[in-house]
Amino acid sequence: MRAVRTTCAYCGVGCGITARVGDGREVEIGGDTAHPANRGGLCSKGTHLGETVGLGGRLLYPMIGDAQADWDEALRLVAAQFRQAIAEHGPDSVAFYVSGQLLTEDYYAANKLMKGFIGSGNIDTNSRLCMASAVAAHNRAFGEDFVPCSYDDLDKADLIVLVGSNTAWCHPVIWQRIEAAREAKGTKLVVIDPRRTETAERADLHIAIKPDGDVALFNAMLLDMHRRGMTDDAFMARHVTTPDRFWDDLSAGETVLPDGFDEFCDLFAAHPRTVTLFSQGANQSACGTDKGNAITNLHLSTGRIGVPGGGPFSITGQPNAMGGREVGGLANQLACHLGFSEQERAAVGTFWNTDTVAQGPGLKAVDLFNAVHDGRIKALWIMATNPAVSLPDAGFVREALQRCPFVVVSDCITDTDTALMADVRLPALAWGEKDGTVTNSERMISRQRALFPAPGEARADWRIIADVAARMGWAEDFAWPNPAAVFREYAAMTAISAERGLKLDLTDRAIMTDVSYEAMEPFRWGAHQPLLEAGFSHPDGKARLISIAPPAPRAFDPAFPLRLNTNRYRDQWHTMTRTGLSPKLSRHRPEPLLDIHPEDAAGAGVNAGGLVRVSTAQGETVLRARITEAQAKGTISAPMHWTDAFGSAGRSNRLTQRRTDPVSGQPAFKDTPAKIAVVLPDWRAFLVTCDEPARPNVLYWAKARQENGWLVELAGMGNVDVETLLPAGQRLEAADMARGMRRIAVVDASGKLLSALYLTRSGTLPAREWIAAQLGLKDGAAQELLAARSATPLPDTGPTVCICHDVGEITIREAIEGGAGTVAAVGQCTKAGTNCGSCRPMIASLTAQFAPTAKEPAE
Ligand SMILES: Nc1nc2c(c(=O)[nH]1)N[C@H]1C(S)=C(S)[C@@H](COP(=O)(O)OP(=O)(O)OC[C@H]3O[C@@H](n4cnc5c(=O)[nH]c(N)nc54)[C@H](O)[C@@H]3O)O[C@H]1N2
Ligand SMILES: Nc1nc2c(c(=O)[nH]1)N[C@H]1C(S)=C(S)[C@@H](COP(=O)(O)OP(=O)(O)OC[C@H]3O[C@@H](n4cnc5c(=O)[nH]c(N)nc54)[C@H](O)[C@@H]3O)O[C@H]1N2
Ligand code: SF4
Ligand SMILES: [Mo]
Repeated sequence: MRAVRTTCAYCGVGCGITARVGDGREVEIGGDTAHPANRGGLCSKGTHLGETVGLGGRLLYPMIGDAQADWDEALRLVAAQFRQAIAEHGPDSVAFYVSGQLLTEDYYAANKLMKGFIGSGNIDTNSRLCMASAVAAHNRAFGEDFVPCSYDDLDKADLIVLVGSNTAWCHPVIWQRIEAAREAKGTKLVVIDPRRTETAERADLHIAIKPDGDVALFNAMLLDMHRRGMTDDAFMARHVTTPDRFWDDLSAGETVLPDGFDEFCDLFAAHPRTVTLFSQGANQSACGTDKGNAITNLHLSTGRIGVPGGGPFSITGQPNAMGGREVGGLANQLACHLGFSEQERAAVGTFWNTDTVAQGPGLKAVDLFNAVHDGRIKALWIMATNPAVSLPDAGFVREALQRCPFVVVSDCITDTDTALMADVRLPALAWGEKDGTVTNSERMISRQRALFPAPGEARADWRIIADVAARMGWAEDFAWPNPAAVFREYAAMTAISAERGLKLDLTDRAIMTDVSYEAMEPFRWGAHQPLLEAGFSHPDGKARLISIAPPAPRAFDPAFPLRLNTNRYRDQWHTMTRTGLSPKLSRHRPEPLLDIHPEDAAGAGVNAGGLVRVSTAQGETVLRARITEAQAKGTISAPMHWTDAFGSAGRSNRLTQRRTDPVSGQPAFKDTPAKIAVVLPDWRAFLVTCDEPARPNVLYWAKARQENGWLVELAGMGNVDVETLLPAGQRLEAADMARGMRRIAVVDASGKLLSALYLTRSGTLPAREWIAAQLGLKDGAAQELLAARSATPLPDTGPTVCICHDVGEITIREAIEGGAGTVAAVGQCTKAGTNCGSCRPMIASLTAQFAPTAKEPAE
């Protein structure tokens, strides 16, 4: 086996991977112990990447409509349609919508084509949905989109504050680093999140803030520190500009401060080395930029920035969210952290040798799709993102895509919800095939390297862009032979930002050879000189405090009394195009669940595991209820991941609104007015099947990948159309009409189990996992499953907690009740949590819940 060092496909932690590649597309994934971001650690998603590199579902040839086309034909069509729109309606009638899952080289090429040659600012990225508020906060405070921290600061901090971040699930390797620091030196942890997440459960202090209560909280903190004399006047005099009246205007508004506020202030006062990590609970808000600045204000006024173990740390979501921000993937930046002033445009024009540099910023994602909807955009090219699922009010987005005269989608997958709406689909290389660079949350640039040869006719995104550019008439300007050449050009271009005193400076890489690019080790940009020596990027070298007021409380709408929050699951990635293919990753949460507080559930007559209809002004969907006190009263939560390909329900952006932050344009995904109502289906069922099932036409379905097939949860009204659900084969059936129970197994001529359906009108359904595991087996399991004897003893180990070693909740609970009182002891008894560690927070919660109390009663 060959060993290849690369980086993980998923999150912005940017873990290094050592891939051992065998024949064909066989690969063993291990953490790269030499990579500074993870030092060998990987989470569940990284660990199981090998399960997602198969070619099933891949888009391997260009498609025009439903017909396979050759590359030249497809490229000429794209170029011609874009040229025609530009000729008839001007450059602003076309747009690119791109993604933090592109490599920096791809992003650079796309930005150069749109902003340099087409001459419009209309290229925006899904980072608008993700990081735009943090970017805007950085620009306001620091004068540049600069993250003033690194992961090393987590080791050195005495206090770590997580704002709107479910780190244990979404940045698990950062979480493991935080846990290690807590163990080594007692670092304190505060989590600020309206939900009691697994992350919050592990904290020293969880502040269950009201949605969007963050600005008031941080302003109140700053007032308290000021009052205590904890602000650092000497630091501020040297490094910070304070607007007139900043301190007079500083206010926490009318809000009642949340429980834990005083304790938080005490912790903050007692622990000067503080890192505040923030992500979507801060960014995805109508006041997201203000939240970012409320956090930086606190750090700047207390001198907790630019020092070891101190700083506001925006952690990025996608593997290359940062790279895209650097090259200019956001519509409001030209390139390389530059704006659109006359001088900046001129410098960029000279560098690119073009006189058609965009005049000004283009449309931001939500506005861009508004413009697609109202006909201003005539040709749209979407790359590496699935906006029909991931943009807010996705029903509107789908309408917009239907109306758009010409839609191109570059993707690796044939039938994403967005790709199905395209006029032209272009096959892109996927992780494991593509080759280039990514930048992680801490500004570290690493190489992603190809493991396998390109399948079918798939091409690198930068190459596809260059191929279109050539056919639009700009062949010489996009004539790169390889990604190394693109990277060198980008690195050379950062001379323009460096000359203007910005920190983005990669000029020392501009002359690197192909060989040294191939061998490039991870490095952090902007790390040559300590931040406080180099100064901030505003012309005076100082950072700025920003005067901000808490938002007015949201008006209560009796029609939609609840507030809908949307977020992520530990083992799914976004719209599931990759993680949805992994049987192991599909175990943690096989279905999308709506989290509801017990009182809200009781008010609506909803039972645990029952179905519930969620409605908002934008749309409605049906989800399964998970009743939990972790969800605050008056709020509900749904995951963002499920698409039409994976279920009838769960597409949470049917529900969300198009409200955005006025500064950053980032949508407020975490707070949509909503209502719920109980749904009582006539029947419930589940199906296990070897072949991928067609989309059933029933009230509710959700499918999850299994080792040898699929598991589909079903519910419906009226009669069940069994024929449409089951494959051909020999049927074995058991029924108990009195209880409305039916079980049907389908086997092939050799007795192999092809499918089994379990249906009930009023009873309970058996545990799924053992039954799903019988798929494809020939040992007469079908008979056993259907035995008319009421209870076939099915070993039920409970919902899977540890997906690496397949350990269920019941097994873990038994170990804890048997005396395994710690995560380590549970690991020794059951192996759970001993591989990637993603489930350790869950095991810790279980030990807290089920440990027989060893303590003697107090005297
Ligand atoms: N497993 C997994 N990991 C991922 C991803 C994935 O899809 N799956 N995606 C990656 C990407 S692109 C991103 S952007 C990151 C996102 O990572 P996170 O930001 O951690 O993810 P979310 O679950 O979207 O939201 C975080 C938390 O914000 C809380 N929140 C909601 N409203 C508020 C509020 O008003 N104030 C505060 N303080 N908190 C609030 C929510 O309850 C939620 O727990 O994850 C990355 N990592
Ligand atoms: N309700 C709600 N909605 C949200 C969020 C939320 O918290 N709540 N979070 C938002 C955030 S932070 C984000 S980042 C977005 C993510 O949303 P999306 O970007 O829509 O999510 P993905 O499923 O990652 O889509 C990536 C697509 O690119 C394809 N792809 C992968 N690699 C490549 C490549 O190299 N080249 C090409 N051409 N294609 C590739 C994949 O097959 C997939 O179809 O969702 C946003 N939407
Ligand atoms: S934390 Fe997990 S998903 Fe993120 S980069 Fe590391 S292994 Fe990949
Ligand atoms: Mo994101």
